[in-house]
Amino acid sequence: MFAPGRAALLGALCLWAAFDAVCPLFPRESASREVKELSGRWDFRADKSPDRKQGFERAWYKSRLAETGPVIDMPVPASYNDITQDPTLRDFIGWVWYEREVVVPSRWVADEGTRVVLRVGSAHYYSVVWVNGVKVTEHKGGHLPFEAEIGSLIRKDPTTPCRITIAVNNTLTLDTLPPGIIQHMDDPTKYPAGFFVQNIYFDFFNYAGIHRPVLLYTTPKAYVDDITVVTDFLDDTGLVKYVVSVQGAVTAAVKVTLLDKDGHSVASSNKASGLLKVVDVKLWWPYLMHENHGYLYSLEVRLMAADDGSTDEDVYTLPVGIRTVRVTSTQFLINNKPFYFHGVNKHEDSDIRGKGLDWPLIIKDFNLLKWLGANSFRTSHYPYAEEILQMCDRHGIVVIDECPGVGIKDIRSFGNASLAHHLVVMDELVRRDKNHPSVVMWSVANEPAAEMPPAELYFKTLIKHTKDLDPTRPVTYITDSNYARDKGAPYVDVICVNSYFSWYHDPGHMEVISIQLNSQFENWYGKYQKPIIQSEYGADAVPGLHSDPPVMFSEEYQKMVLQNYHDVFDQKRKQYVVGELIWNFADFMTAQGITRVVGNKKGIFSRQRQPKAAAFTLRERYWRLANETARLPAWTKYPCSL
Ligand code: GCB
Repeated sequence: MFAPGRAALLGALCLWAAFDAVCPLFPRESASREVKELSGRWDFRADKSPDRKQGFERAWYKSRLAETGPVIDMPVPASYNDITQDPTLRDFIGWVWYEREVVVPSRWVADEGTRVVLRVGSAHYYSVVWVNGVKVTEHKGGHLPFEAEIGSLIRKDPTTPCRITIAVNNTLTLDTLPPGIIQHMDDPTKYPAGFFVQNIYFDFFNYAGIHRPVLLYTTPKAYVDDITVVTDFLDDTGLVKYVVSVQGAVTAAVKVTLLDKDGHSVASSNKASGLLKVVDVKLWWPYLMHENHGYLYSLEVRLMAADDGSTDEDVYTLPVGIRTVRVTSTQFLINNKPFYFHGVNKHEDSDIRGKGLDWPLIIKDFNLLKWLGANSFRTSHYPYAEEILQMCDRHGIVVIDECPGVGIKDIRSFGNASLAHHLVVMDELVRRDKNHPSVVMWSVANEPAAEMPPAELYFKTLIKHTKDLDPTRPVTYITDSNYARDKGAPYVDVICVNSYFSWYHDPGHMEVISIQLNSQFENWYGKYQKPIIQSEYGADAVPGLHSDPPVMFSEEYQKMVLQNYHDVFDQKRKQYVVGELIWNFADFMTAQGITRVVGNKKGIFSRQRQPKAAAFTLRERYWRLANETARLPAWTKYPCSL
């Protein structure tokens, strides 16, 4: 699977031992932990040999990458595709190699009691990692972190620098998530020798590389490995149920303290698991639902472990928002109050860096979300960076957290290997994101071929597994299929429907929207009696293209499509429609094709984050909805200068 050269490398990879590469806690500095970011310039080499196997055959990880052949500069984090002028790198499929030498603080090396962990925030899609030529981990899947303890390796020879080599392969196959197929074209009258393409079934550019920060962090030998919190409240008392998991010590004393925003202790315990009670609780509320939105407490976990005469102390502080989520047959409730999603779908996507994490972009996007009056987004179509979810927690932006199950269209992608991988991805996702108050629902897939016969068992298993992992949040998948043929809907808690009336269906005819959207809602609700979110709707608009009367691709057409949808939402939200998420927040890059003019243009902002006419329409609407449904102080009422 991993090399386009007919799966030659797969056998080799499967023989390698499985590593425990899951890392639940986001690395944070504390009195006992240090973090060293490795963002910046790395050496880079794409393996352009015909079957992409040269790097493994010649063991590029054994020496400095520059000694194996020509290397170029590559930023981390970033997709590599748009960084150079080389067209073959933009569309490259196969293994690329990254390398960086790091000077490790000598006290980390000297102190045998310090765990040194190498962590990759995400790399697309399959990664193998070596330190000083020794393999330390491998990971299947983009969008999620993985890590390895490397202390013993760097202690082997403290005089050599720590050389980190990461090989990343973006090849997608029938059992990756998202799935894809490599197609070889062997007709010499039509294609050059060795020609192949990566077929994909999703509508965004298959950006690749190391997308999120790589870092080293330390913990003591005995350390806090994981924390799980589940919150509730009774009248004015907040309830924080917690479990701390410890590694590296047979016996350890744990002290947990919950601190408010001012650093005052509001509850504490000396047990590794238990229930904290918070008097006069300040609940975590979504943005625009309450004047004090996004309130976070801090759960400080202190671990003391005595072993062989030495004492380890580890400290980890987790932000905690106290809130509840519940679904009835007609409502989505946060803190027992009806919540209406007025938000967006996003992508991790921007000029030059592709899907690479970029703080200026993240903060710009949050400013735009707040300007727009959006209270929520869906992480279409894969898990976003933890840094983004932390911003959601802080700002009260509610999240539907989606796994990379996008484009499951081929019946072979419903097989056992695919399901097994999908279950592992859900394990990793839930373990990573379970403590974010902003995350209120899991989405296990986007627009799978849910009418196919194997879909029922597949989704029944997947959704049950997800609920077993996290019984506190509803689970959904996003559908575009016909309500009568959909096989997974009986198992979801909320129906999420994508539709593009007057665009993909009856293009140019906005007069169909109200009838067809009404039927859509009535049919789904009539069959399942579950709350419904319009999880996508929209129209492409080329920024600056105007037409009156409106025609497709003009800003006016986009705006009017939205208005037609809104009329129906306004009737149905009084009944069982609990949300509307525009497709899309911003224009984004896609594969080249005859239906996309340099990307998908359904953004209400351009890719450079400038508003189209529809952004102002949506802004008026979202602020109106917020003012209708929430108890806002005067200064937050629209129009305002947030
Ligand atoms: C959809 C997909 C999304 C596409 C969008 C479109 O239904 O979920 O990934 O980008 O339609 O614009 O076609």
